[in-house]
Amino acid sequence: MRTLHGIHYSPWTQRARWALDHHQLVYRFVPYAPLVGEPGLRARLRRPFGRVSVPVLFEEGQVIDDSVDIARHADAVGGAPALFTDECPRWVALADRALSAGRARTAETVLRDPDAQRDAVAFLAPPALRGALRPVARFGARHLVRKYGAEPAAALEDVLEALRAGLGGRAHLTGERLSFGDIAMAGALEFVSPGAHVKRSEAERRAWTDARLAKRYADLLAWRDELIGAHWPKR
Ligand SMILES: N[C@@H](CCC(=O)N[C@@H](CS)C(=O)NCC(=O)O)C(=O)O
Repeated sequence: MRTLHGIHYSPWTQRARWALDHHQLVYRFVPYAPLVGEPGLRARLRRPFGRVSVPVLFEEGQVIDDSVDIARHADAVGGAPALFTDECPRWVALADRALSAGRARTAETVLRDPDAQRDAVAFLAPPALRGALRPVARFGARHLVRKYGAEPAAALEDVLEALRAGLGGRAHLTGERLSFGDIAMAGALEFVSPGAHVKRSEAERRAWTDARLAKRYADLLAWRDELIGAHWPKR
């Protein structure tokens, strides 16, 4: 049985799921709880030290612990048209810069927003106790930036400019059909204004949104929404 461990709202997890679903590969999704889920994941990975992150795919003795590797694996074993084209690595590298800058900005926003802190610990406690656990949310936000580092904030805008130029008004970045470049960039746009395809609370949505960029790159958000409408797998 294939199992994918991940955070349902995370763009890194979303892109791995999108690739698996594109190829109609069946898997069980195991939600990963940041911080508290780490010891269990380490045990399953038999990796007591070093960095662990999600998504992680377990499949018949194989462990694939990176979203891009999971998508490449899906291309290798799946029957649908391949998602990777020669141009994809460039777009994925750009999307990764945008994700890094976006994660750092969202973490900073969470540090300033008590409601977002409450929602960030929703998986740990019932509503009445979430206020008391806000320090855990703040620790989690700082921990993420320390763990993964942060691209400069301007990187997100640079990448959006590259995406706009790369698309040139077309539906896809490479060729005539969906590629992993499109999927990776749709993930980056989650840090501009998250799409309706992923459930988030109002405060979380606020923390993920950059109002200035959302206004400036409304065309790219419309592109992302069309892409989701046409290709996001119905689960
Ligand atoms: N290179 C990895 C990076 C994945 C990544 O950054 N995962 C983060 C998403 S926020 C994560 O696991 N966060 C939870 C944690 O580190 O505990 C990939 O693309 O799969």
